[in-house]
Amino acid sequence: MKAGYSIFVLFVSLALFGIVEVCNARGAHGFSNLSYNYYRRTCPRAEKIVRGIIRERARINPALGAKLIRMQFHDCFVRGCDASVLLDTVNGSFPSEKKAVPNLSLSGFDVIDDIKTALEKACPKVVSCADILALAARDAVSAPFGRRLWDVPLGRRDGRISLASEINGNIPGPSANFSSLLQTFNKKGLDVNDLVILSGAHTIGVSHCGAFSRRLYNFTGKGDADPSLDRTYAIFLRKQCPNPASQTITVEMDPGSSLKFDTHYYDVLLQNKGLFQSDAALLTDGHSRGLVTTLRRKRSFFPAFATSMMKMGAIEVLTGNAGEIRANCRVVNP
Ligand code: HEM
Ligand SMILES: *[C@@H]1O[C@H](CO)[C@@H](O)[C@H](O)[C@H]1NC(C)=O
Ligand SMILES: *[C@@H]1O[C@H](CO)[C@@H](O)[C@H](O)[C@H]1NC(C)=O
Ligand SMILES: *[C@@H]1O[C@H](CO)[C@@H](O)[C@H](O)[C@H]1NC(C)=O
Ligand SMILES: *[C@@H]1O[C@H](CO)[C@@H](O)[C@H](O)[C@H]1NC(C)=O
Ligand SMILES: CC(=O)N[C@H]1CO[C@H](CO)[C@@H](O)[C@@H]1O
Repeated sequence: MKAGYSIFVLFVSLALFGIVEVCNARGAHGFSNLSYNYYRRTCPRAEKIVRGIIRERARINPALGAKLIRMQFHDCFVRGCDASVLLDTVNGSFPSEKKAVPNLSLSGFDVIDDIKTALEKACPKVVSCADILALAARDAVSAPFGRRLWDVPLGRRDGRISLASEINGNIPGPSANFSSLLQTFNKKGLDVNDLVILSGAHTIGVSHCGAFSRRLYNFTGKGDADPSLDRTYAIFLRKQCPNPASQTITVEMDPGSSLKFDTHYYDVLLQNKGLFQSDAALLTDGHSRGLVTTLRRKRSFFPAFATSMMKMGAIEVLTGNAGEIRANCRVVNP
């Protein structure tokens, strides 16, 4: 009797274990071939090392989360999440992604270098730059929360090509309308929900005047501002951007709350104070506008953002034997 019971328990345990394993695999493999604990055997301290460096750097620079999550977005939308955005130009005839105009203000490359240096010391040529960027962005945005805002399955490998010419058509511009935004996201396997949810990242960070000043000055050729922009806010922005083409002045995208990752972006948007035409465009479609209203609720936004970030982090990833593990995130291996 006793033996039978034990076997029964053992059987049930195994069955449960099997179900849990399958669920784990599904969770991680839902979008791609990435997996949790990818470096468990080859570099067990990898995630801890990234987290430690990011914690320190984020304490000194609370704007780091904005820098790194935008860098990951630019990485994933051009050639997939393959760290192509990190490569320096080798041949001036073929400038790398970093050199393209929308890169303007991409920064945080030095932080990625620091992490790579530490990881090369701990486990040489094991952890990809693409995985480092995905972890670093997550940890930097999560830093003020004391918990991880989204999961980052791992196993991305690094690409060997980076071309500024490929930014166009892949990274949407700030004056893009709704249909062209949606098209850009659809091309990456993301849908309208992802578009509205990921745009919520504009709740942190800043923009240079040049990205939106056309909305402030002579928008329709009659010396006016974009009529879809709140009038008082347009006056406020003109004061901040007296020189419309300024490459140096920056403006908070979520006024008064640009260091705080929250749902304020959607409140501001509904007050017609979205900074870019691409933000305002999210109100021009019925379904999208409805989502904006829903996402004002924290309980809706945070889990949705986590899911969309996991989708973004899995775009066209290189896995298995594809690509390589760079020794230096700025240059391909010899
Ligand atoms: C939907 C299409 C998008 C457009 C048109 C767009 C456009 C822009 C532009 C023009 C800037 C200002 C750059 C500058 O002048 O310094 C910016 C900043 C930023 N974007 Fe986006 N973006 C989009 C989507 C995203 C996504 C998907 C994310 C991340 C998930 C993101 C995160 C950020 C962040 C955090 C900043 C602030 C960066 C900083 O403070 O340095 N954006 N975006
Ligand atoms: C996973 O990897 C296999 C073999 O490397 C490949 O055939 C398959 O397309 C990949 N699946 C996804 C979703 O990337
Ligand atoms: C850059 O590429 C062009 C075109 O392939 C080639 O003619 C040139 O020699 C290259 N320059 C360097 C420095 O490699
Ligand atoms: C949206 O922008 C695209 C590209 O600039 C343009 O071809 C299209 O006509 C615009 N659509 C609308 C509805 O304005
Ligand atoms: C505004 O735009 C119109 C039409 O493009 C142009 O004729 C006019 O000179 C512009 N005004 C200013 C102040 O730039
Ligand atoms: C970080 C970086 O490489 N920024 C470059 C962005 O592109 C401009 C030219 O459009 C360069 O001057 C910057 O150096």
